[in-house]
Amino acid sequence: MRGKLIVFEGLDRAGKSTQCERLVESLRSEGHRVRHMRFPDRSTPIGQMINDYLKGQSEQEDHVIHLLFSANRWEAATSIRADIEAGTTIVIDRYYYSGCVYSAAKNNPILNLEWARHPEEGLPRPDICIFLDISPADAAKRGGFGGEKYENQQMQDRVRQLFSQLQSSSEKDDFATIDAGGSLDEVQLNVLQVAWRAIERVDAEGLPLRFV
Ligand code: ADP
Ligand code: FDM
Ligand code: MG
Repeated sequence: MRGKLIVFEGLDRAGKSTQCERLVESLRSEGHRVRHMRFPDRSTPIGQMINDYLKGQSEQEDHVIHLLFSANRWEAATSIRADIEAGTTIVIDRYYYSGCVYSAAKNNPILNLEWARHPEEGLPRPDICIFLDISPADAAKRGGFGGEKYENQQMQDRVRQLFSQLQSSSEKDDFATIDAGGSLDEVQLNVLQVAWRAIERVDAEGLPLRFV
């Protein structure tokens, strides 16, 4: 059986990194082979350019940074596909949905959601994208903004709008939305149910890996 591609998305402080780790642990303890990834992957040369940009240590034109985020996924795409075909499940903290909405949230006159999606076409497509939904007010209770580029109220509000636009687009069936406002354990239980359902569906129906 092939591995599955499971992605977490959501606003800053929605709980993505925490729940991603918990899901990886649960799946491993059930005997699944699991690779845990995150985007941006700051460890590669392209990822280091992205890191410098997010930390305010370099400037990049809007399209250029957008394409670097995309290139950072493309440099991993072949190995994602190979692992899935070899039976390893991949759980990723942010993927091309973040790529589209954060860039489009800048209100650049050219770089809208449609433009933003083009460089992502052909990437391995998630079997499920778990969207951890939190209101900006509840996210704020989990601590203030850090120092990175997009951590401000205006961006977060726009990103939330654009995520909800994606979730009513042709991609809507890829999303499972979970209320991220509950306790860590409550959210985890819902995440596990969604992940199991997605895994069972792929196996029961013999669904092949698809591409964006
Ligand atoms: P993200 O990766 O989406 O930015 P994190 O997983 O890093 O979010 O969580 C952000 C902060 O909120 C962390 O301090 C984490 O411990 C806390 N947190 C995460 N999920 C919950 C939750 N369900 N309830 C309360 N606090 C949470
Ligand atoms: N981000 C993330 C993008 O703008 N484009 C992308 O393709 C991806 C994957 O980078 F503000 C943004 C989203 C967030 C920042 O956040 C990285 P974390 O804290 O490393 O998840
Ligand atoms: Mg995180």
